[in-house]
Amino acid sequence: MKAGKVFKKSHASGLSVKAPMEMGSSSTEKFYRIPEGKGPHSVGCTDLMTENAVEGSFLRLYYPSCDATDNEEARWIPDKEYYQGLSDFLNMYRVVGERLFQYYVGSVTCPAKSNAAFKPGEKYPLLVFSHGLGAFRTIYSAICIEMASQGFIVAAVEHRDESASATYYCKKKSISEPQEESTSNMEKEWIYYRKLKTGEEERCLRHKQVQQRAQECIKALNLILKINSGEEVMNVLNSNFDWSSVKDSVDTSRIAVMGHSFGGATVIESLSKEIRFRCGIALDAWMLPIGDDIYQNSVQQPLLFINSEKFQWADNILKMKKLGSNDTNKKMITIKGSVHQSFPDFTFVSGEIIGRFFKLKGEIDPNEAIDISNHASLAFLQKHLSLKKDFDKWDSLVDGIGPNVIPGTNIDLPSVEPE
Ligand code: VQ7
Repeated sequence: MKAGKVFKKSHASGLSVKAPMEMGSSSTEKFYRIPEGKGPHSVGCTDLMTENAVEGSFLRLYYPSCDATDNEEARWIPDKEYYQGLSDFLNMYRVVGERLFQYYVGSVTCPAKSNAAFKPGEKYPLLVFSHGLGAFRTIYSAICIEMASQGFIVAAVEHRDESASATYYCKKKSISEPQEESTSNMEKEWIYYRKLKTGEEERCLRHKQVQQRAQECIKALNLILKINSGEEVMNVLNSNFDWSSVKDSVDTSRIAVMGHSFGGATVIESLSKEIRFRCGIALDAWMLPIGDDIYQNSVQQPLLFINSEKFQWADNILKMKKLGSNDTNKKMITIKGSVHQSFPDFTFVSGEIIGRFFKLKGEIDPNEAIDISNHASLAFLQKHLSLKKDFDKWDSLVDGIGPNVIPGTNIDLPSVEPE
């Protein structure tokens, strides 16, 4: 935010447009903001990319940070290429989409201080987060920031399986390209969302992608553990974050995985491949990418499904149940009045009209929906990671008890005929 000014958000258009106005007269200032973490810790965030190749890792780390800091809030969508990718994904012309996104959300920040000092002195549990189809690492910040404010280190992975709207890796410029001495010898190689080819079977593509996604989650886990053990990692992105301050701060026996939609499928695939993930949380999981092998008892860890009211259908729910309906560690709840997009941040930065029209908001207040999801998640994590916190005050939500939540699903399921 520019010095001496605050930005007022206009309600007229729906998305959160920020018009410059004088300091102190903004009555709507907080209205269209991504909510701040409500836990006891301040939150910082930083980006980490390893290797100059697609095989490396790319993630945004959210973490408990030292309180007093001059650091600015992090940019929510940090490059214009993400607007182009979102435009492709949403079937908009790039020139139009880029301008609209730039105008409406170009100056949005998320309530985490960019590169703020890491708060030492505790061992924090680790949560790896996987985004949905057409999304990317920065747009689930309301969830990731809440978890970090409650004492988690959160590694939000950006997937390079061509399911993100856009992502990139940094590659060395070829020698043939003319270079000024002062400029970097690196360039961003952008990877955009790949649409299905005509005649291509979706299940086949998504199954291949979910396997890559799980490997990327495991790679991110290994990377954070490497940093925790004091090994130096080479961040190809420029930042002044002191990675050595994270040494010995990860509680290596308390690791979980969480994700939305395609990210929910990634949670299931990751649990089946990596036992160090002690439990998982799948937000409105999309089960199409999951292969048949997974249903043969390959997910042993506790798993919480948090569903929206409006997205699910019988076949998808039956697949979730097939993972262990007799297993008391597999839980399912549904948030009343919520929609598929109640989990990513766009639900907070859009106004009523656009939000409802594009199904970014349901009938429930977005803050209430995300609170239910976060509180149920925290209670579940406390139970299955054996945390010594007070998140058990939200235990009833995990059983689907409370305002705006129901146990199981709102979807009518076909009754199974007894044999
Ligand atoms: O993993 C998924 N899946 C599989 N993630 C999704 C949606 C999704 N689908 C489920 C199967 S389906 O019904 O066949 C197709 C949809 O959403 C993640 C996601 C994508 C975005 F493009 C997002 C986002 F926040 C999350 O950004 C959006 C931005 C806008 C905006 F124009 F307002 F800015 C809108 Cl209208 C929608 C999404």
